[in-house]
Formats: sequence, C-alpha cells, structure tokens
Amino acid sequence: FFANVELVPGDPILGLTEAYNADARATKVNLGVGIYYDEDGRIPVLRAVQQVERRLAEASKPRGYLPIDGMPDYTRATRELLFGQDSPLISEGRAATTQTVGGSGALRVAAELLKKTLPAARIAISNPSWENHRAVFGAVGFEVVDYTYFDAAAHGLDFDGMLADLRKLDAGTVVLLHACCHNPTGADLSPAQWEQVIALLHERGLFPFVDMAYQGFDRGIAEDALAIRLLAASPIRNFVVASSYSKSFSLYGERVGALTVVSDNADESRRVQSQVKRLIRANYSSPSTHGAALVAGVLGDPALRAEWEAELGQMRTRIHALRKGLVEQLAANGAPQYDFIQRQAGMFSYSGLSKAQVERLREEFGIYAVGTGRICVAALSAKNLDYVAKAVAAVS
Ligand code: PLP
Ligand code: TYF
Repeated sequence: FFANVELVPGDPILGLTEAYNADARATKVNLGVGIYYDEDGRIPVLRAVQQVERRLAEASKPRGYLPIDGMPDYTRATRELLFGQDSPLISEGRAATTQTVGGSGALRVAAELLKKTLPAARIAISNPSWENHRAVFGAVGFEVVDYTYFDAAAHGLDFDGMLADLRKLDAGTVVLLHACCHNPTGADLSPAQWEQVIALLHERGLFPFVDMAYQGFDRGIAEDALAIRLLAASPIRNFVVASSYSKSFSLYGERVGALTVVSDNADESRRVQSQVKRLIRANYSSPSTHGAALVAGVLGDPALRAEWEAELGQMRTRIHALRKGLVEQLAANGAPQYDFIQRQAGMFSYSGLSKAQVERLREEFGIYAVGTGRICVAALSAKNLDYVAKAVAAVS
C-alpha cells in the first residue's frame, strides 16, 4: 500500500536541532530553534509551575476527560490575559476561548473554522512568517498569499509596504498578524502603527487573525497584547486569536495553547463555539489535563501569578540584556553594523547573515542558525556570547 509514498523533507528548524545534537564540538551553540534557555543552557522550569506541580502530585486527582473545549479555569484565565480582566468584550459574552494543543493546535482549529465559515476567503501572511503558518492554512485548503513586512536593507519593518499590500487585498481576506515578537524577524509594529493597521482592516473589511506565541517576552503582558486590546476596542466585530503558553510558561512539551474567537454578540458566540467543538470532537475529542492544570493553577492563585509575572519579567529582561551584550561584543570585535539587533523584539533576530555565512558559522564554529539568517537570541548566555560574537564578526 505504501510502496509509492514519497519522502517528505523534515522541518528545517527542527532538523537543525538534530544536526546540533549530533555535533561533537564542546563549543557548539544552537541558535536555531525558538526556545528560551537559561544561563546554564537549560529550558527553565518556572518556580510557580513547580509549586503547582507539587500540589497536583499531592492531590493525585482522578483523570476524567476535560470538556471538548478545555478546562474552564484555564480558558477563563486565558481570556483575561488576552483582553484584560475588565474587558467589555468578555462581559458581553463575545469572546469564546478554547483550550488547544499548543498555539499550533489553535491555528489549525481556527483555520478549519474559517475555511468552513468563509470558504472563498484567502489568507495573507507576512513575508516572511513562521513557516508553519503557510503549512497549516495550506493543509485545510486556504490559498495563502503574503504581504510585504520586512525591509532587509533597513533590518526593520517595511510599514509602508505592509499598508500598501493590505490595501490591495479583497474584502473578506483573512490577515494573519503576529501580536508581538515577530517570528522570524523580531520586527514589530509600534502602537501608532497598530492603530493604523486596525483602521485599515476595518475600512477594507479584512478579517484579523492574531497569533500571539510570545506574550510577555518583549515589554509585558498587557503591552504585548496591545494589538488584541486595540482590536477589542475597535469597531471590528469578528476576529480570532491563537495564543500559546509554550514560551511564557516554559511548557513547550505540555502543548498549552488557546483559540479565542470574537463574535458580534453572545448568541453568535454560542453558535460559533458549537462549531469549534464539533471540529475538535472529530479530531482529538478533548485536550489533555496536565499542562492546563499547571497554567490554571498559577493564574488562579494571586501569589503564584505574581511569582510567574516576576519570572516572565526576568526572562524578558535577560533577553534585552543578551541583545545589548551581543551588539556590544560584535562592535568590540569589529562588527558595529549589527546595532539593529537591539531594536528587534522577542526571541528572534533576522541577523542579515547570508546562507553562506550561516553555513560557515555551522561548519567552522559549530554555531547553528536558520538558513534565512534567523537567530534565537534567547539561546545566548554569558558563557557563549563572546564566542558567538567573535564567530559572527569573523564571517562578516
Ligand atoms: N506561532 C508562532 C508565531 C510561533 O513562533 C510558534 C512557535 O512555537 C507557534 C505559533 C506555536 O506555538 P506552540 O509551540 O505552542 O504550538
Ligand atoms: O520558530 C521556532 O523555532 C519555534 C519552534 O515546526 C518550532 O516556533 C519551529 C518549527 C516547528 C515547530 C516549532
């Protein structure tokens, strides 16, 4: 039956980690995959999470099924984290949140929902974007187009290009926007630019789809959700948000994400949510318990929540310091042209390194970056910063 099945090439980013793991050099550095590592090169287990984990182990509760759309404490807390506790959109019953299998699962469920409700629509993603965006929307039959986003020469956002391309889209087109910490470029919109984009989306009848995988990694929980909060306050009545706790709780493998669909009113929201539940029932039936219990346990306990916010703040501050340190070390090694890295936000930087330079970094130095020149700043540490800076300067 499978004799003629073709071999599909692996994910290039995840493949880098395999190559990194197989590299015997002690000085090797993995700047490929988007994971936050601590000073010791480990994925942190947050203290707030550890405490909930202990409580859960002690209580050893029965493992019944969760509701199809997930743990109510988790979805409620998620909604409040996205929109703010006092959001009218929540009290009006317009926002329905579903626990999903990571942010990726939210993207997929939303893609299926939108394909069903807007069958003729196309989706526009930024150029470049996280490669999985194209894959997920393509998989459910969407035609994926892109809009200008990055100015490679200026190492930043091409805002005029973005506006011009969004203006050209047909009404009803779904527009995928990264809320913050743009993957892969690190180039984000300013508050004033968000206002302009949202006004344009409204004026042109475009459908906003916000992906937020890094809430709290740039400036703060509320600050990084600005695009979502501006949308909530705008005249736009329908949009969706795919969000993820993989990074903000350092719970990558627990697959903790959420889909939030905003409807015009509570009745519409109930109908839409019934569709979301049908999609999930026919897919994985219901989500898993543990990761959601960890997040809900932290967010539902004021002391643990404060501790988590502090730990998230430390991760954010450390990323800023690593950006600054990298820029300084690069300049000290004769490569001052990388100062833009400090202006970029989140885990990633489009470094401007060419494919050939990325190859040299891997072959000569055991430093793994994505072929596009994307580096994960959150994988740097005081231990490898100087080594990375010297190597990047050497190939520049
Ligand atoms: N969206 C973006 C922009 C991402 O970078 C990621 C990365 O992990 C995701 C979604 C998926 O998140 P998750 O790992 O929770 O599925
Ligand atoms: O962009 C990244 O590195 C993260 C992790 O198929 C990731 O978002 C990368 C590729 C992939 C799944 C997750």
